[in-house]
Amino acid sequence: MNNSAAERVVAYIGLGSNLANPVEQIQAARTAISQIAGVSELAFSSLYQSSPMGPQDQPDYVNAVISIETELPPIDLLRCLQGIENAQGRVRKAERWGARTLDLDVLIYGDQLIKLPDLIVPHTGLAERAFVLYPLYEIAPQLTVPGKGHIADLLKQCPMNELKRLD
Ligand code: A4P
Ligand code: MG
Repeated sequence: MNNSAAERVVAYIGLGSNLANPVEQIQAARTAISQIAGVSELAFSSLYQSSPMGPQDQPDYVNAVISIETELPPIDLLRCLQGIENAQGRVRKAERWGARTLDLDVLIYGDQLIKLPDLIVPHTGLAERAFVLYPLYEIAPQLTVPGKGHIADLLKQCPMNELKRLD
């Protein structure tokens, strides 16, 4: 499908940080995302703390999810998010799932299933990650995740475990 300039799509972005004051990193990223030309914020979840998925010798993460309305094509949105990651001091290292100041993932883009070399949507692992599903459910309890099912059903399969909602 062609994205005409006027077409606006609802997208969900996952935010994560575990370095250099994660709460401030997430708040700064929220502001930066809502200032992207062609993007407006719809809702922003609570912040959640969780132990790291992947290497354990790194600090706990703070995660959140934002919903936006956007006229940007998905790959342009990804490039803008990567620019925000870089501006907030993201350093990409060889280690998989290592610590980072900021990670921004395109979780969902409308009802689209995207499989490009640089962009897979819905985001890989979304349905198994409590730190994504719980904040997503908080702001979109009626959501159907394209290709995966209703958010409430996904949540039932994913225990909250040590995920903690921050006040
Ligand atoms: N890419 C493909 N699809 C997407 C998408 N939907 N959104 C590509 C964003 N990027 C996407 O990403 C690697 C490549 O994925 C990019 O070049 C992009 O084109 P990256 O941000 O450079 O590296 P990464 O984030 O370390 O890679 P990866 O494998 O995507 O990691 P995840 O899945 O993002 O997981 N534990 C807790 N508790 N909380 C977390 O938030 N996050 C991670 C990272 C590990 N452990 C965590 C958390
Ligand atoms: Mg990522």
